[in-house]
Amino acid sequence: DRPERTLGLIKPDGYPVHKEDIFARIKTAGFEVVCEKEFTFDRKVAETFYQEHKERPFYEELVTWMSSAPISAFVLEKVGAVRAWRDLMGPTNPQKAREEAPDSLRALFGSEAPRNAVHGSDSQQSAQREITLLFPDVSPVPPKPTQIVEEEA
Ligand code: YYY
Ligand code: MG
Repeated sequence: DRPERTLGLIKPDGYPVHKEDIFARIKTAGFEVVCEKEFTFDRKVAETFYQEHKERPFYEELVTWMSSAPISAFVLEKVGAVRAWRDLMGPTNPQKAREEAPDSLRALFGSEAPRNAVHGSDSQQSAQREITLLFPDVSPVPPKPTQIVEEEA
């Protein structure tokens, strides 16, 4: 299986206090951290990032909160990265996470939605859109393996 890339965020409730613990879990789980940056969402960029939710009742609070303080954004690479990072995060609702996945990041570091400590892309398509939005200079997919060409003696 070929590796894939996904986008992760440590949200304002997790950053910077839980950054070290979260990255320790990322390393233990075998992800390569392709790049990482601290930044604060411009409100318009946060609106674009969460565009799929714009009709939902929690959208305004989510976008306002996400653009209220510095966060960490990073690109993770691994075989099955999208699914593996969502598994490490746990369910969206931290209370449900504490019941169903007590060792997950949202169980450990989240409080109550939208304050669930971390974000992860929900599909390879979302990952490509989100990586391109936040890291325009980074390839949203892993580079092709280097071809080994046998030269004639
Ligand atoms: O992908 P994921 O973050 O697990 O959940 P989404 O359904 O995409 O929602 C995005 C974000 O919105 C979620 O992480 C918290 C917040 N939210 C909320 O505050 N209340 C809800 N009922 C659902 C989501
Ligand atoms: Mg989502």
